[in-house]
Formats: sequence, structure tokens, C-alpha cells
Amino acid sequence: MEHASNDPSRDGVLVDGAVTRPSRLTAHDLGRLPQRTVTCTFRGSSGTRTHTYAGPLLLDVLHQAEPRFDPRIKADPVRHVITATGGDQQQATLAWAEIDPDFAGRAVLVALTEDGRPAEGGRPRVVVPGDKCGGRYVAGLVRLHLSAPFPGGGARP
Ligand SMILES: Nc1nc2c(c(=O)[nH]1)N[C@H]1C(S)=C(S)[C@@H](COP(=O)(O)O)O[C@H]1N2
Ligand SMILES: [Mo]
Repeated sequence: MEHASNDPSRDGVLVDGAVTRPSRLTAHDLGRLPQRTVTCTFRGSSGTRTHTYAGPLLLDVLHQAEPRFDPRIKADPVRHVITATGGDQQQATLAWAEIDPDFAGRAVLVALTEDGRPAEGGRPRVVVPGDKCGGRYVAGLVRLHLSAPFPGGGARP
């Protein structure tokens, strides 16, 4: 059973998985991280829309939970994915390398506002500048989970 930690009636976004400091971050907590603003266009449920979103970088949200990457595994970060889950259990994944500035370094946000107003339901929305379709714009965010989907990885001798 996906336990109560993922319960949308609970406040905050659970940040867990391969992290040293799992946490549950409220909008207030997220608002204390450095804020970024992006304007992006995507195909949503009612056609193509353009909005301005603001909130912390997904990278910073995960960094405050301290990703548990293993220095003995070659390029361990690029084996990892982030699964974003909405309160309705809608899910999407991003590769760690998409948000890591050493790789694609995209400005993916955990948006608190859309066009200056609180995001729908008062919960953050993942915003993925450059995605043409809205599928990864997970709304009503309740969880961000970091994981390496396959065991193993190339350990250095
Ligand atoms: N929580 C949640 N987020 C979601 C979805 C959903 O069903 N639930 N649908 C996704 C899909 S497939 C699209 S295209 C966009 C649609 O966004 P919009 O309804 O704001 O246009 O939201 C995405 N985020
Ligand atoms: Mo969609």
C-alpha cells in the first residue's frame, strides 16, 4: 500500500527516496528557497497555453534533501530519476541529468504561482520549460521521489 506519507490531505510535498534528509515541504518552506520565474508555452487540456510560473528550482528542492549519490559508482547521478506525483496519483518522471547544470540543466520549477496567483488547489505544480506537451506539468504535487530504477551501476575498482 502507498502509505499515508503520500496522502494528499496532508500538507506539503514529500521529498523522499535516495536522499539523506527526507522531508515534507510546505508552500512556506518552498517559498524560502531562491525563487525563479519562467514563462512557458505547452499543449494542455484546453489547447496551447502560455503562463508565467514562479517557485524554486526542482534542483534546489532536491538538494535541500541531500541526494544520496554513491561516489563509488561511476556517474551515479545520471542513473537517477525523479518521480513527481500529484494528489490524484498522476505521475511523471524526469531524469536527474535533465536538471543537473553539469548536463542539460533545464530550469524545471516546483511552481508556487501561475501568473501571480497561487497554483491550483494551493499546491505546487512541476513546470518543465521546453516540454511541448503538458504531461509532465504535474499539478497538485504531493511527492517528489528520487531513485535509481535499476540496481547496479559501474563501481570503480
Ligand atoms: N495532477 C495532475 N497533473 C497533471 C495531469 C493530471 O491528470 N493530474 N495531466 C497532465 C497532462 S497529460 C497535461 S496535458 C497537463 C494539462 O494541464 P492543464 O489542465 O493545466 O491544461 O497537466 C498535466 N498534469
Ligand atoms: Mo496531456
